[in-house]
Amino acid sequence: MRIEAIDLIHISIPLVSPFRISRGVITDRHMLLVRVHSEGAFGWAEAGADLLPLYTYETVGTVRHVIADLFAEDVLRREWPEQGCGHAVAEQHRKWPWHPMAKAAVEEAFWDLEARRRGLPVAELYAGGRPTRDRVEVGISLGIQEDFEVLAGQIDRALAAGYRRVKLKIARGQDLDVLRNVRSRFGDIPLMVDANCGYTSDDVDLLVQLDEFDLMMIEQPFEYDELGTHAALQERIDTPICLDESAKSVEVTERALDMGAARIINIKCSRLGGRAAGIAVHDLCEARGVPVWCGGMLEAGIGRLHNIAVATLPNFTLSNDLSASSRYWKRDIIEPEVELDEDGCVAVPTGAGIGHAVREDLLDRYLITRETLRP
Ligand code: OSB
Ligand code: MG
Repeated sequence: MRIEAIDLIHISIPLVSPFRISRGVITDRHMLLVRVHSEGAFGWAEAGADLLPLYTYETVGTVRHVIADLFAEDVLRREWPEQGCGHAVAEQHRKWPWHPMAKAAVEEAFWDLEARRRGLPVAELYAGGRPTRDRVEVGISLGIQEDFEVLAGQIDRALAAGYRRVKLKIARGQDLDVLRNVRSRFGDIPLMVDANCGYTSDDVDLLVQLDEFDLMMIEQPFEYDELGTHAALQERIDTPICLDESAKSVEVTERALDMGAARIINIKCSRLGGRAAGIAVHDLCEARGVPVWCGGMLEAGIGRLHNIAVATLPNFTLSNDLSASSRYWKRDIIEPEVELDEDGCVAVPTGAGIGHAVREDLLDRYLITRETLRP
């Protein structure tokens, strides 16, 4: 199978409300969509990177550059297997050590292409013969708010909508008081926090105090390369630490578990460099009895559907950051949109590929730039 063309489509969609994490705020989510074409079929992907490098170093600009100027040559030159092309492109990408979000986007497009050509849901390809589920449990991730009443309103609405757990973003100075207020107003709700690397080794004593709030987990308190500091905190608290930014490869995840730096892993295939790597981390954690869940990056519909598909694997036993489209967008780019059911779950599509149509008219409305790469 040959890839005849690659579309790179940069869009920007306004969020329904700004999303603040420890490092900055996101108001309009920029993203690069990737579509590969082969023999009348196509596959869609959404790169995880945003306009600014708030989460990791990658941006829409670096992803575009790396795909257009480095990866495209191999993608457009090689003959690809009709079955297992996702794994084949993951193998090809091993020659480049960095840029996981760029790799993940190209790979994801191949998985969707193969699934569509074979008439299978992409979840079935990700599962590789293992049992899957027909819906996945979801939680909501809420950004930092200056005003507690605004946050309380968001939590009220999330609980009423049926979200299975609430994740709060925290930062230095916006942590203990917020949690005290949330616990006193909302009681025993399933609650966790995410610091997005916002603390340093000087803050360990402060973070030990989080133990009293009965949190499901504390996600990524320290910088991504501070595995030792994570292990030192985990040693002092009962609350499990969950790694997000630090879990950048199968190898590093394994080392982190060996060191006692975490008891839960957030799987984001974009951060890990592809679906194959995400599945490998899932399998590693399953073998070691470490639960995982699927993280999110404010994805639009294409990335969200790929994430829902991967979250069907058996060791995704905790609620996932895979909220309904309406939690992020006035109108998502897929048809139908992703909706929450009465049990706080989202359905796994049964159609071929990612299973929902992409609204090309909306891509035009949200468009920043587009280009098509050919051999
Ligand atoms: O750390 O999980 C994160 C959004 C942007 C960047 C990083 C993160 C997030 C989220 C959003 O928490 C989760 C979602 O997509 O609902
Ligand atoms: Mg996180």
